[in-house]
Order: sequence, then structure tokens, then C-alpha cells
Amino acid sequence: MPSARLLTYAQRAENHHNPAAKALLETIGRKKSNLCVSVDVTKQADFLRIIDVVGPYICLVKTHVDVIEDFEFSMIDRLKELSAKHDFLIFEDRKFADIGNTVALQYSSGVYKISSWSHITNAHPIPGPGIITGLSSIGTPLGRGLILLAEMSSKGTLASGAYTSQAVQMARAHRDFVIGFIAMRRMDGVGAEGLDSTDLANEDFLILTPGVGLDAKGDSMGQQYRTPREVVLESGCDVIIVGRGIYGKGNDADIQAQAERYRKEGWAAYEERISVQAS
Ligand code: S5P
Repeated sequence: MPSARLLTYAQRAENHHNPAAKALLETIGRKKSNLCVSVDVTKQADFLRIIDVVGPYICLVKTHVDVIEDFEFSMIDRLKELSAKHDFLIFEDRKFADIGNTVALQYSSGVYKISSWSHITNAHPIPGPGIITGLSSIGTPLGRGLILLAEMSSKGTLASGAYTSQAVQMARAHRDFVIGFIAMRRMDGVGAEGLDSTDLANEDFLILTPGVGLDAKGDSMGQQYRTPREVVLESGCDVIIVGRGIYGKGNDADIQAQAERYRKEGWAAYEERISVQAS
């Protein structure tokens, strides 16, 4: 099988067994959108309104449910309705980072019961493989997928070099549940020294990439932005994650226009990537 970078999203969907990864790739192909909008607002009403506006343009919505001040569980029912109405998946950006037993409780229980509604969640590899075992004990029976943070978009991140390689190695050992990475570039071949090349050829980790903006280079707290073209075409990433570049842009009409703008940019960069590879 050629590198995932050379394949269409639809072709890659056929090769995936994890239900969340398969559904995400199918959704991307169906909606012609590799855009994930991150809705980092603090009021339920704003959260749901923005998602309803951007819904037609996205494959995935990324949430930080713990920043909602007036949270009630009924908001999750509304979110699920919007997910069905607009055909997108849900990614709670929880960034788990504890021992397996603790993260299993944090994932399944408490106020948010994340595993009951979020198709995809993420974790820092810092605790070692036990974090995957813990989350998988909850998520695998529900058909969920896990993303490991192999790199970060922020200035001075410690997630680089050997740390990144070891994150990829941890993922390779749990390919049924770990479906990809938060990373700034493709992870093909990273940490793969001494591995069999036929096994690596079948590897297809999804690369979800934050730090995407068309109008700014960064913020005052270390965030760094690249364009969809840099991220998808030059670095070979699969999904662009955009927050303030979309929801921070004013009224609903502006937010809708920005969502369509990022969707188009992300999709054009993917189409160019595929055609460059094919020619
Ligand atoms: O390395 C990272 C990983 C993540 S998940 N850098 C990030 O910015 N994120 C998240 O992406 C971050 O928590 C925020 O929700 C989103 C980026 O938001 P923006 O407003 O800067 O686009």
C-alpha cells in the first residue's frame, strides 16, 4: 500500500478498522472538508449557536467542555443533535495525562462522561503506555478513537525529538485504539528504526493539526499559526484545527464566511497534494 499521504481520504477509510477513524475519513470525503473547528467559548448558548453556524463546513468539532460556565448535561444532547443534523464527529480535547486507572475514571465518569458522547479524545504520552490501556478499557468497547499529542503548536514545546519518536512507538503498539496524532507534520517513519518496512507501509495514522490561521502568525501566549496550505500540502497533515480564526471573527455571518474560507483552503491544499503526488 502506498503511503497514506498519497491516498484519498475515501481510500484510507476503507483501510481503517477503528470505527471513529473510519467514520471521520468517510465524513471528510463526503463533505469535502478537512476542517475541524475548535469552539472554545464559555457559554452553552454561544457554543451551540456557533456549532450550528459552522456545522455544514466541518468534519469534526473540537470541544473543551470544561470551559463552559453554565454547563448542563442537556447541552450534550443538543450537541449530538447538531452532529446528526450537520454530519460531523465530536472530539473532546481533554488532553488526559495521568495513570491508566485515573484516566479511565476521568474519561467515563464525573460531570462530563466524555466517553459517552465524544467519538475521539486525546492524551499526552507522558505517563507511558498505561494511559492508552486505561483509556482503551473504556473507549474500545464504545468504538472510540484516541489521538496522542506527539508534538504541539506552541513555542518552546517539550514534545519534540525523542519524545515524539516514543509517542509514535507507543501508538504503533496500540493501533486498534490510537488512530493518530496531534502533530505539526506527518509521522511516517518517525521512531521506526529497525522496523519491518512492509508493516510500516500499512500504517495510517491521522494527523490532526492545530495552530492554523490565515490572518495572524500567533498570539501573545505562545500559539504559532501556519496556513492550511503549509499544514496540509507542505507538511502532509490530514485535518486542520481552527479556533479563534473562525469563532472569533464577529457575527454569525462572519463566522460562517470564515468557516467556508478555511474549508475551501484546506480542501484545495489536499487536492493539490493528491495531484502533485499523482503527477
Ligand atoms: O498543540 C496544540 C494542541 C492543541 S489540541 N495546540 C493547540 O492549540 N491545541 C488546541 O487547538 C488548543 O487547546 C485550542 O483549543 C485550539 C487552537 O485554538 P486557536 O484559537 O489558537 O486556533
